[in-house]
Amino acid sequence: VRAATPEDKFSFGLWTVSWAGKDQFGDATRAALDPWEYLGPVAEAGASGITFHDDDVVPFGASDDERTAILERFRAAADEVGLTIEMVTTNTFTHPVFKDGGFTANDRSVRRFGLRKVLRNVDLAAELGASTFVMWGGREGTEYDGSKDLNTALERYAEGVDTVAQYIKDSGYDMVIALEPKPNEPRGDIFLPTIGHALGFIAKLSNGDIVGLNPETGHEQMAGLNYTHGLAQALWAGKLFHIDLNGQRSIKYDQDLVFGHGDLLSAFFTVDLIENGFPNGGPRYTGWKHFDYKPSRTEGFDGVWASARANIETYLLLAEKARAYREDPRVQAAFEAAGIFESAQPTLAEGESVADLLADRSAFEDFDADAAGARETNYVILNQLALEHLIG
Ligand code: GLT
Ligand code: MN
Ligand code: MN
Ligand code: MN
Repeated sequence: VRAATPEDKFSFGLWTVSWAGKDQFGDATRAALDPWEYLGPVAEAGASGITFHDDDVVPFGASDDERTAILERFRAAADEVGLTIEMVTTNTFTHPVFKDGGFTANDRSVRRFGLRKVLRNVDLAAELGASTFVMWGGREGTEYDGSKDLNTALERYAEGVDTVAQYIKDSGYDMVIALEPKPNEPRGDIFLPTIGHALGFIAKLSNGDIVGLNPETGHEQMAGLNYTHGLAQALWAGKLFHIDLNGQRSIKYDQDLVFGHGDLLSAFFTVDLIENGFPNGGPRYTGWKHFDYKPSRTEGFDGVWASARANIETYLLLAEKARAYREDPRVQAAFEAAGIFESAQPTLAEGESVADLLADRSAFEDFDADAAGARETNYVILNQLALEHLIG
């Protein structure tokens, strides 16, 4: 597979490669290095971007002087290896103060503290030149349905996001917010559990014009949903601002596997959409291809770097295969036979009114529904061609 280039716009969350393997049941299996020590190998793996939470780099509660010194060192190290800080996000989930959420905690003083932590991080993101500000509200949710007024919780969530968006606008920052849905874990039920919920939420915001989505492969799959369909709807809504690529095998805890190490056929169609767009044209995703995975805790540091490379290699392999798939004349013929191009034709003719439709006997009275019910779609042939390109 070819080498990655900056034009590929591959990036990693610092928290991915720096995860030391501590989980619910076991201690860390790897050492924790200083944040800047990860940057060289991340660049070598083929990334041109890096992202982080405030607390990934600066310990929670550090003094202002410490914070400045650490951030300067981190920024210099990123510059040195040519990594762009393309996105910054805020940790409103680790410290016990956020045990009931940051923006939706019942306790108002916690919400005010959470908002301040996020706003401070927006300033940092702008200073570092990040174009996207991700918000994953992992602790915004409940274990017990009665523990929150679900209506006011959503009101507070919207208030929080709108306040941050207003601050971005007032400060003149060239930055958008990307909400990251997840159905559960660490909370029993997280607010904005899926792409669809988040799109509905954004539509209610006052500053929704600069708020979009950062959908993660595994998070949609944890809800039993189709990631590629979710990306498509976010694109259609003009809201696909960022993506978190990884792997997940069915509905279970958040695995954060290497991209493609979960549902491979689904990963193929995700890459096909990103690289080749919709068959009939339409909105395209041109942003960063951000990997949010966890190197399995069975691995040492060799395994960390092998898994980082595996994300990029898998993506590039799938991109090659998706290109060959679309260029294959048999596939184009199968698209035609499957009616993919016909779907671009509006159902009503140009200028046709509902009255015209009602008067069209061929559309109903004389329509042979039984014959249409017996038509071939050729979808299986098409899917087998995709599989042939994928593993052939
Ligand atoms: C956390 C979460 C990820 C989010 C990160 C952004 S943090 O690791 O599991 O899916 O993208 O806050
Ligand atoms: Mn995840
Ligand atoms: Mn995660
Ligand atoms: Mn994520």
